[in-house]
Amino acid sequence: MTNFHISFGTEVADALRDGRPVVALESTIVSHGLPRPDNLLVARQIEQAVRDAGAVPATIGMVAGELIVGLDDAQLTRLATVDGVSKLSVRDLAVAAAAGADGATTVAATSAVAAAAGIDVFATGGLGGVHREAAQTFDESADLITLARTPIAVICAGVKSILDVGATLERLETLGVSVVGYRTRRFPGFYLTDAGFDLDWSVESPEQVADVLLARKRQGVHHGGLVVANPLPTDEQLDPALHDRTLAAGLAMLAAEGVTGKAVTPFLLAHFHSATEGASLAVNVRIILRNADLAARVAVAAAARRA
Ligand code: PSU
Ligand code: MN
Repeated sequence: MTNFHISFGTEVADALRDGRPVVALESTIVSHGLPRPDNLLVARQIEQAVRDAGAVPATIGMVAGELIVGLDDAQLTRLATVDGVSKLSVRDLAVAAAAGADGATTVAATSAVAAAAGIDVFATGGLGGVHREAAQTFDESADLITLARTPIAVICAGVKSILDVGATLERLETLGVSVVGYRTRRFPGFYLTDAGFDLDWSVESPEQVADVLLARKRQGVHHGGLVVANPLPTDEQLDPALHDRTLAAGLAMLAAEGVTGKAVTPFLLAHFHSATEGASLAVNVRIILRNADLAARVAVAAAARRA
């Protein structure tokens, strides 16, 4: 596992030392995935959802080149409001640290840092994955390869429907990343309850996820992530017809404006938020809050099994 020079928030450091439940949270959704000013409010709500379910939130990010696990409110505010916060995947962490940069960590970078910090549960919205057109562009999120290497449970609503969901599931299989549905055998598509693909496994409770984590330890699995796919209830998803229209327009704009690389995901998310007049934002927030709650319950159950 990678060794990072990490500064811990005091509450997170205390909780880890005492073996109390901690949930890692990413900062890219705050800096690049949600529009201002909602992003800061939502970032605080996510932390509160973790607390309400009995765990300590550890939002991860970089401030002035310092990698922080458990950003305080001033640091969170800075990453949510200052211009020029970089989007940091794993490969960017050292370069950004040396540059003294402010940066928001993606699922990949957050997973790697969290695991190095001794945190085994992480809540986010949706994973990155294989982009449409990847056969030509080779655009596959580093989230996938990082999860192949990193022992962490990621609670998410599957992968965004802006991606090639089927190809992403195939890559997760190849990379040896475990995928279980939470109370479902259908893989969710972030905004959509069901992205159209079956899953081999499902779990019914936070305790069952903790059982999987314990079984992995007993089998000596020290690499490789566990994706817990937690779908929105159908009555809370984005209207599928609105979703399909918005996605088609967004993909056409990508091509017309020549947007590529790491700008693709923030561009499409921003397009959804404006084109649906906030409907996708409301859905996005519900997804994250539900995942934060479930992740905290998993962390509580996992801590009980350690005790
Ligand atoms: N899911 C969201 N909002 C986001 C992201 C995912 O609902 O902002 C971010 C995550 O940080 C994820 C990143 O790691 O997008 C993937 O970006 P890319 O496709 O460039 O790897
Ligand atoms: Mn990419």
